[in-house]
Amino acid sequence: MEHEYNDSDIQVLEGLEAVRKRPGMYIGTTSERGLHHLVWEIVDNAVDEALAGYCDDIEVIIEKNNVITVKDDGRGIPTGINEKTGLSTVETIFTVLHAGGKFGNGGYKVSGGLHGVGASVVNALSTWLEVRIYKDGHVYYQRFENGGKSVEPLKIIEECSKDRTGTSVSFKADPEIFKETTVYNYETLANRLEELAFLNKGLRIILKDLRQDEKQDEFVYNGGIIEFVKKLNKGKKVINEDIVYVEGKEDNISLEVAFQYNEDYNSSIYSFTNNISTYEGGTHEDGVKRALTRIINNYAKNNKILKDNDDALTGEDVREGLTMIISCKHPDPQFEGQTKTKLGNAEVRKIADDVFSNGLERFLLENPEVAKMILEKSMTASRARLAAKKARELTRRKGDLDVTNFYGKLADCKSKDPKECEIFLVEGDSAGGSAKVGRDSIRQAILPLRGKILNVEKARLDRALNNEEIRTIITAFGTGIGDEFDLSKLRYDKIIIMTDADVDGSHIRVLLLTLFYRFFRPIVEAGHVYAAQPPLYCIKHGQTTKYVLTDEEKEEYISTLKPETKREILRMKGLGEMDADQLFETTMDIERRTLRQITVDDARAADDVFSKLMGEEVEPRRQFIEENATYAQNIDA
Ligand code: 28F
Repeated sequence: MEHEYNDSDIQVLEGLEAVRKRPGMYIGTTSERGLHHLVWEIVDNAVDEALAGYCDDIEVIIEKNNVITVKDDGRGIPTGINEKTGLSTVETIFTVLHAGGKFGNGGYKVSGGLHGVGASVVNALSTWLEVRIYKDGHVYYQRFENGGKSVEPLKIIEECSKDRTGTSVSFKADPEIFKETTVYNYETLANRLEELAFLNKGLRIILKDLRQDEKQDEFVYNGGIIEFVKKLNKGKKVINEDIVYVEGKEDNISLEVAFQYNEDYNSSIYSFTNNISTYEGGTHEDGVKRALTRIINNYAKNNKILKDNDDALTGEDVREGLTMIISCKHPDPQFEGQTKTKLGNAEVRKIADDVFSNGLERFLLENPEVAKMILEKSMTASRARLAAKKARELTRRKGDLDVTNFYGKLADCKSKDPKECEIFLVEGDSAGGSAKVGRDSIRQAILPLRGKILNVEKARLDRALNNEEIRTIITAFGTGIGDEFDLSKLRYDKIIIMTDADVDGSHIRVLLLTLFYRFFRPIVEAGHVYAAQPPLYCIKHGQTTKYVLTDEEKEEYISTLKPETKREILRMKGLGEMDADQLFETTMDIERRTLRQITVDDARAADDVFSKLMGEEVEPRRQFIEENATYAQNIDA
C-alpha cells in the first residue's frame, strides 16, 4: 500500500533531501575527509553517552565492502514516541535534522563531532542505515534506505539478555554522494579513535577491520591526557620526568592541561574543546599560554634568574621544547576561524589563565629542581632568539654580495606576480641545470639544492640561519622567518619540491618538509607546497612515447596496447636521466604535469619521522626502520 505522507513526513523528506543536495554544508566535503566525518558523527553520539557516564566501551567495525558499524554499551536510545514529531525517538533522531540530545531538552551535553549535525545527516548520505537498541531484554530495530527513508517503524526483532543495554548503528555511505571514494582509511580512524580515548580517560574504544587482513586496535587510557603527552614525547629526551597535570572547573566550564618539556626546540601544543581538535587554537589556548609566560617570568625574577634589566622571556622562549595538551569541556562552545576550529568564548580566557597559573605556580614551588631546568632552557632559547635576530639580517636582500652569490643559485622567473609564479626546489645540479633550460622562464623559478639541507629537527632558528642553503630558500620565498614571517610577502604561488623517487630524494623531501613544518608552517597550511611527480616508467611503442607515474598506470596503459606492437618499457631511475625537454614535458609543464599538494599532516608526519629517527631512544627508531625498511629495498628493485 502506498505510504501516505503527512506533513511531518514531508518535513523529514525535505530535510534529508536538503542534505543530499548540498552535503558539503553539513560535512564539509564529500571527499575522503567527508566520508570519515560520517563515522565521527555516529561515534560522537556514543562518546556523548560515555560523557554522560553511561557507556564504557565503544566498538567501531569496518565490515566488508566498507560498511561501518558502531556499537556502545550505553543506555540505548529511548524507544518511545517523540510527542513533537509523532515518530519514535529513534526515527526522529535519524530523520530530523539537528535532532537528538545535542540540541534538544535543556540539559547541555558536551558533545563533539562536526558540531553535532546529528546522525540524520549520516542517514541521509547512506544507501542504507540500521539501528539496533538493546534494552529491557529486547532488541529494537529500524532500517532506513536510499538516503534515510524508513523501511518500517521501529520494532522488536529478537530478545537479548535482560541486563544488556546499548545502541548499535550500521551504515553504508552512498557512492552517489561520495564519488571520490567510499573506502575507509584504517590509520585515519585509528588516530582519531585513539585521540578520543586519550581525551575521555577510561573509555575503551576498539577498532576492527574485517575487510582483508583482519586487523584491530584497542585504545583505553586511564591516565587520559597525561598518557597523550607521554605518547607525544615517546623517544624524546625529556626535562621533567613526571608529566605535569592541572585541572579546574568554573561556571560549568572544565579545563585540563597536561605538559612536559623535552630537549627539542619546537613546541607541540594541541588543544581540544568538547573532544573537537581546536587546531586554530582559541581562548583556552590563549589563557594557558598567557599564564605560562607570566608565571615563568615571575619565577625567573623572584629567583634572580632574570636580572632586572634583562629582557623578559617571550612566549616563544618559554614554550621551547613544550609538549602540551589542553582539553576544555564547555556547555555552549562558539567555534570561529577559517575551519571553525578556533574557540571563541571570551570568558574561557580568564578561566584558563586562573586554572593553569594556580597549577603551574604550585608545581614550580614544589619542584624547584625541575623549575630550574625549565628556566635554563627558556633562558637559552631567549639568547638564541636574539642571536637569530642578527643572523636573520643575512636573509634580507641587501648589498650586492649576497645578491650575486644568491643569484648564482636561484634562476628566478621574469614575472613578478606571485599569483602566477612558481619555484622548483630541485635535487642536484644536473636536474637543476635541465630544469633551468627546459622551464617556462616567465613563470617558473629554479633553485637547485646541492645534496642534503640541514636537518632542522634538532636545530634552533639561529643554527638554521647559519646554513647557506636555508638562507637562500628564505630569501627566495621573501616571507622572512620566525616572528618576522609575513605570508603576504610570499613571492610564489607554488613551491614545488622536485626530487628523485629514490631514498636520497625522499630524504631531501623529508628534510624540506621538516623545514617548512618547523619554520614556514603557514605556507604549508595555505596549500602553497607541492611535490612534483616525476615519471616512473617510459613506455615506447611504435612512434609513441608515454610516461606514467605508477605501476598501476603502467599496467593500465599496457593493457590498452595491441599485443603485437613492439614495446620498450624503461624504469626511470631519476630526474638526472631526463633531458631538459623530457623533464619539462613530464614533470614541469603546467598542462601535462601532476603535482601532489602537501598538507600540514604530511609535513607533521615528516617532522615526526625525524624526531623518531633523530631521537635519543633506540626503540622508536628501530620500530620505524622495521616498518619502513622494506620500502627502501623495494624502490631500488
Ligand atoms: C553507535 C552510536 O548513538 N548512542 C546513543 C543514547 C542514549 C540516549 C539518547 C543516545 C533523549 C531524547 C534525544 C537514553 N536514555 N551510539 C549512539 N545513546 N541518545 S545516542 O537520548 C537521545 C535524547 O531525545 C538516552 C536516557 N537519556 C538519553
